[in-house]
Amino acid sequence: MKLTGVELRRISLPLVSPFRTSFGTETTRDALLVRVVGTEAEGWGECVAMSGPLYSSEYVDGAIDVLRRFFVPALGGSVSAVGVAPALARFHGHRMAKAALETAVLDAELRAEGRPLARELGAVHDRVPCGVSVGIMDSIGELLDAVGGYLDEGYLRIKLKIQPGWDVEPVAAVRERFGDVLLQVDANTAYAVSDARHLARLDPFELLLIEQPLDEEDILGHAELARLIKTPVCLDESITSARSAAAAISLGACSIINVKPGRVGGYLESRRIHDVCVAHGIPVWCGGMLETGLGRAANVALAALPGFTLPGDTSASSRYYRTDITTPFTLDAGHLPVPTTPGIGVVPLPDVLAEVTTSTEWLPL
Ligand code: OSB
Ligand code: MG
Repeated sequence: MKLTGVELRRISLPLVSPFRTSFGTETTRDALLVRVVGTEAEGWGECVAMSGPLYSSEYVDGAIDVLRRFFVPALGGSVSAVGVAPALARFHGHRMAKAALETAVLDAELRAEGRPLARELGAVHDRVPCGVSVGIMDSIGELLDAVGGYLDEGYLRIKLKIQPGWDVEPVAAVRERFGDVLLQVDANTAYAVSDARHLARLDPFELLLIEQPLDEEDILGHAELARLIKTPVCLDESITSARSAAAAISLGACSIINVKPGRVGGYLESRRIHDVCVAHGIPVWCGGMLETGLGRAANVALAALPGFTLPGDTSASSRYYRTDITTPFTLDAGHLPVPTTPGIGVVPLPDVLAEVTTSTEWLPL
């Protein structure tokens, strides 16, 4: 398709409650939306970079800069979705920025052709089971209230953020109060291999997995830890491509993988990771980055692929935002519906979008 230009739009959306992890506390989602305008259709992509380089090296201002100065000019006026990654391949890193641009082009292309993203990716389900990621709290009581509320809403799996000083105690408390609910933890790199004996104290709680206990580069450390604890090790931050997924699996660094399309450069690479994992018998699940309805729609499509056998961090709009920028995703018996209309299947609501926009920039092609 011929592209006439790309719009970069910054939005600021307050979260319904602060979200605390081992790398910081988010109170608002400052996100970047990418809109590509083509001759036959336009398309949207949400960049999952956060405002600071705390989860990964990427951050919103950096994504805007690299898109404006390098990625959009390199696209040229005519491109297909499968051509975006090759056109940007000589630029290192910045996968979240690449993913946002590729998703927008893919959305425009699929809309023009009347094809839904889920079908394009190979989805086999029309709804997906949903979990919820629960931040670090000031007290166990506060945590139990939050978890109880989410279970009442129907979430099928609970993920607790952990860090040294907030790990065994919250897990034990949730197990004691809520019995055999599907439960997992996410450390966002907060531990070292030398913490193996401490982390083995989580073994009796029969967690589904422990996500990214060690530094993102410490693949061999994860392999060693996986031999020392019973809880299955899942990688998030370390998995940046299908190649890194294959290496981590071969080295025994993980037995489960969290796929986040932004982290790996887009939905096409996410599907390749899915395929690698299915070939190795490694379960995958769809992670989240506090997306708005735009990113959520595409994540839900991905989560409907056959290898996504664990509930994802694909929560309802209300878990994040009082007012989402799309028609809200609502939970139905613990599931979200997979969009069925062309492209990612949703568009921003103009009034809400205008209200949360903090700046826009038009890049002609
Ligand atoms: O590590 O999975 C993570 C949110 C922001 C950055 C990193 C992570 C998360 C979450 C929330 O855990 C997932 C979600 O509900 O979007
Ligand atoms: Mg994680």
